[in-house]
Amino acid sequence: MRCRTIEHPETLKPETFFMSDIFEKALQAQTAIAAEAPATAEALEVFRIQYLGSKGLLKSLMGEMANVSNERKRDYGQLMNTLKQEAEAKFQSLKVTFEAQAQSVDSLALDLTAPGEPLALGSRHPIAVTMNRIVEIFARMGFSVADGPEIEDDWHNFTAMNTPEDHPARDMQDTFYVVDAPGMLLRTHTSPVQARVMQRREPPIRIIAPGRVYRNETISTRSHCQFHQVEGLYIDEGVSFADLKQTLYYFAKEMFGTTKIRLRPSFFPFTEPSAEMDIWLGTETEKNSRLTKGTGWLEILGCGMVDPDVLEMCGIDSKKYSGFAFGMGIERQALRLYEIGDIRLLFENDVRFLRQFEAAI
Ligand code: 2NL
Repeated sequence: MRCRTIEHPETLKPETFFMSDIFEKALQAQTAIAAEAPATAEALEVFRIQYLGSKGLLKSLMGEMANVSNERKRDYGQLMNTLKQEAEAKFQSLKVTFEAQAQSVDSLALDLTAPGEPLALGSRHPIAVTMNRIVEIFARMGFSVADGPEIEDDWHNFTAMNTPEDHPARDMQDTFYVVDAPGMLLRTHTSPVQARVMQRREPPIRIIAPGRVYRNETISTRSHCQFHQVEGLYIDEGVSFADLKQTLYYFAKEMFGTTKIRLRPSFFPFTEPSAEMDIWLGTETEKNSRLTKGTGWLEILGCGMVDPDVLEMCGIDSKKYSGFAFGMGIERQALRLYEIGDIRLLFENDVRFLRQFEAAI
């Protein structure tokens, strides 16, 4: 409530003269409070001290009560009350606003200037890197990737590969059979993948079959009961041993940077003739001498011309078509490439080991 009654000066006693001054001061204070707009918690505190504090303007205006005439004390008291309420109301509402703002920033606990969390990138397993390198080289020669089941039947894994019933590889001691499914086993090589492609497709067939295989081996630093293979197969009219040799020569050159290979006669039930390919490392360094057991030659893969019986069993006319095949283990190459001393490290999935290959792609 505002008091606008200003009496004429001539009719006023000296103290009433003062009195209108006091009212005027109070009204000015009211206008000033209404105009105040503290924008921060700090500015609000200044506002509180200035108007509501123990040495503030309202306190000193209250102190003027003694100078107000008795008949106007009531009006002045009411004016003071209004002023105090207005100042308090402004202070309380801004206090609530600023407290809520401070809390919302705190509760987010968000530092917008902090640098971002680094994104942890995964990396390829050394087996995958080695396998991909091999696959890429054959892909450049027109081979495409084929895959198939890891749980196979005994026909695709052994019978179609010309492996006789009494062959030691078929023994329970050497191969993991599925107990509840007679005739089912964990594939011992990726050849059944190729057998399935031959059954499905007419030549020309030019495929590469990378994948995991299983054999019941005693686990040591050099061998494991699971490992990886890449096998290749090329079947068309007039494919010869010369084609096999040239294909493997190109592979050795691209993979190992060597220009010297040799093919030694060997035996596999599924190829005839069969051979083993070695690459020349020499014996000049101590490492190469150790790797080649002093001979300079390192065995890389087995190969041969696909046995006509294998072609026939898989539905391919062996009078019209011929082909070559080869197979190699990946682990030994990966161990050599990355100088890893124990094959078991490749299967333990210990991130402290795997992180060492983060730079590899
Ligand atoms: C080795 C030797 C070899 C094959 C695998 C093959 C596949 C078909 C037909 C004939 Cl479908 N052969 N594969 C041929 C010769 C050798 O692997 O030492 N592997 C680790």
